[in-house]
Amino acid sequence: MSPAEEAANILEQFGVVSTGDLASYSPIDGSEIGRVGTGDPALAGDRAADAFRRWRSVPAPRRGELVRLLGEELRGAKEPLARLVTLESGKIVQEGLGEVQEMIDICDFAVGLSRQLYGLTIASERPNHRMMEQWLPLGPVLVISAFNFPVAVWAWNAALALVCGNPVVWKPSEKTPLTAEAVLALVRRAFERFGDAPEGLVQLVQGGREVGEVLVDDPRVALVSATGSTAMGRAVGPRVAQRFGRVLLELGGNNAMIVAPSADLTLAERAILFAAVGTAGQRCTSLRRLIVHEDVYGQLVPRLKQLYSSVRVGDPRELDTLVGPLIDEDAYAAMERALGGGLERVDGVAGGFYVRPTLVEVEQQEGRVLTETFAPILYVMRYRKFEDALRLNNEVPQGLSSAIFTNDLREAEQFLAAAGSDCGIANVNIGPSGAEIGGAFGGEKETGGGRESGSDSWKAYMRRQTSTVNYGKDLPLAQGIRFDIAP
Ligand code: UN1
Repeated sequence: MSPAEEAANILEQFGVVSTGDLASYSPIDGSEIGRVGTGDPALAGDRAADAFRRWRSVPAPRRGELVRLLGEELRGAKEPLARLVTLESGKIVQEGLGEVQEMIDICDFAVGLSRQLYGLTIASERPNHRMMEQWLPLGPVLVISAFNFPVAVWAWNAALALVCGNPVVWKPSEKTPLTAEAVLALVRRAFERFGDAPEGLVQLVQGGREVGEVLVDDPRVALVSATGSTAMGRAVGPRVAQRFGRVLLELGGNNAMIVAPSADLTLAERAILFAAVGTAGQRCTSLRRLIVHEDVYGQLVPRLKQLYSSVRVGDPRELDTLVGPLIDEDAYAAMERALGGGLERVDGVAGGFYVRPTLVEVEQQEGRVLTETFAPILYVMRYRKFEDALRLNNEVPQGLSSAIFTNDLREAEQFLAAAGSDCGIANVNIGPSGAEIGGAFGGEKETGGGRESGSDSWKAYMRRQTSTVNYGKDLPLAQGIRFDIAP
């Protein structure tokens, strides 16, 4: 079946009517697979502000119930939604399923969290006083998501935002509007079962940059959580800061892996393959730089070249395909530029941009190696001293993810220590991509500094309030200050 026919069937299952001015094209064959209408961002701001006034006072465990129902809807629709992810983003079937599983996982996490939005009690220095900290709903959250995780990254944000008491406005990538519509259909079903969720609690606003900008500048939007390129973050961050809004940025990565002499090379090989060629190199956590010790270089690198040549590139719907198409022609052109020309298209499905993942051996870490090209290019370099490997790991502008393969405890711990990897994610004996939702996700430097998903990332979606309560009959001042009118 053609991607267009398949997409039409799936959209029908979700009750999504394909109409409007924004077309979606499948990277599988470049064909148009559906249309959506562009939204009205100012109206979305009004509706979100109204919804916030009601939702913030709903008890958090009850808010969790809505997310629980959404998780159930996602479980029931896992296969068709994953299929639509494959059709619209070009990721292989296994990765499409993984993406929807990631949504289900974060819903489960958020449901538990809805009963655990704990604050602290703090010892007061004054007699008969109690200090405490509580976490209160923040306000509408704008989620700007990218094509490469068209639904999971929205879910990381939305599931937490909802249990934290905040409405969600979603501006998905223009390249993946249909998966967003399908998710919204599931949200509506969850709403119906929930009963009394305020209108406008979860809204989808389709369109390009201009649509996003209206909401970025809307003072009622309390948090802008944006995933995408560093250039996008540079545009969004200062605009939100200008109005003292909150931003959570998850931008580019240029993730490295160090392979030490003691590494289990069989494991390393598999990890490298998944991280560097998986999702056709279009994850923000994709492995882009491989730093190999000179003693194992001669063994590992030829083996990788062999694996690279046997990886099956093609239609992502075929089960033995490991590498699907690039998202579009621009991505292909960017890869070709990074390689200095001469990139050949691989036969996949006519109309799609299929490429063979490429390994490039370099002597120095400079020029194009310092930039993130969203394509399956892996730069390979060698090192002699461990300090040099660490330096190479850190000497790029980005700071998302990193990994080391070593069986030397000292090296592993040094990699994780204060003078070790400077990234938000640092792994030992697993690759840099494919994180679980339970940990906080995000990175430093040009990656933007935000943290989403697990651990205590939820705190970014709430307003912290410090309260001191005096239950005594005196009014002692802090720091022992005396402030009395003389008798
Ligand atoms: C992204 O590419 O924006 O860790 C997110 C991973 C996935 C999420 C990637 N769980 O690779």
